Amino acid sequence: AEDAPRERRPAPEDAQTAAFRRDLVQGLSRDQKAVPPKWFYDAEGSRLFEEITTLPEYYPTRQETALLRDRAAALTADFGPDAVLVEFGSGASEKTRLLLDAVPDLGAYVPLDISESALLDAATRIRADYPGLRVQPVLGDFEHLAPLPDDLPQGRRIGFFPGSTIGNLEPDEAVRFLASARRMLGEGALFILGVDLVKDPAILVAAYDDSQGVTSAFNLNVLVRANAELDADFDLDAFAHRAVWNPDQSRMEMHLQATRQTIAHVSDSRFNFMAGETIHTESSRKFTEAMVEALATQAGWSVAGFEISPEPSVALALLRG
Ligand code: AVJ
Repeated sequence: AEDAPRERRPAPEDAQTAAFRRDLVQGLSRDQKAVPPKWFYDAEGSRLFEEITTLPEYYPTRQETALLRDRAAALTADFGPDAVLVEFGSGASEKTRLLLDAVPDLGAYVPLDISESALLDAATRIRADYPGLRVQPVLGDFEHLAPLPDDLPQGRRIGFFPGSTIGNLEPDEAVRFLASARRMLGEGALFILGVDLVKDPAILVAAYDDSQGVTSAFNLNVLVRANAELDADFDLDAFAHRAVWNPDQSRMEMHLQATRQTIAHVSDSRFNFMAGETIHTESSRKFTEAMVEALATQAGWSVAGFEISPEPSVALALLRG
């Protein structure tokens, strides 16, 4: 009897790895090669992002933290008893503390993040520092929002989406996200939305191309991760970090630019990069108050407050459902 042909069967892939593989192969098959920014955030990527937030050039975290501290009382005035705070892309949950400090009778905190390590570490630290608080982490990305667990306290739901992470979404995706968050949070919800504002391009470019090269390492980490997790073979020396201001789309863009012709394999696909060709890895949209107003309104929210920091300016919008 003949043996069936022997296939090399790779270990079954978890759903996240399979989704990363699919997004990367699809993204590199486009005319403008691209990979969605959510794939930056493995454990190392989340660590590098936290390091970015401490850089002198990266003003958004500093400015937003100070603004939150200044305005926490106004932003939380209508939370009411037993409120449930749902944070999208919670990362290290550092800014959250400013809200938790302002609302001692919060019913529950629900952090949602795509990085399991960041999510669980943050939950552990928050539980340690807020012993009476119910903390219910949810692993996932904010493009596929699952309904909230149904045994949460019954107070008002408040969405919290700081850091201008909404700027990573295309305009139509941002509207869809805010609309589905509104459905998820239900009747009477509030939403605290952090956005970075349009400003001098030199300040923007410096924030995304720091002198210590941390943002460069963060950007390149997506290829490091593809090599490690997907068995891809990107030549890391052949790609360089680029940060460019795109005035037509009002966004900072990060790219990985091939410094010479190079080839990479992912799964059964072979990708050729011409010298100078780029992979678009992130867009960070920069807003005006009018842009935030339009975005919120299209998603069914109304803007109840808009707090602006000193320069370099960022803003916190308070939305009502
Ligand atoms: C976490 C998405 C808000 O867009 O500024 C930092 C990520 N990229 N430096 C941003 C990031 C490059 C950051 N967000």
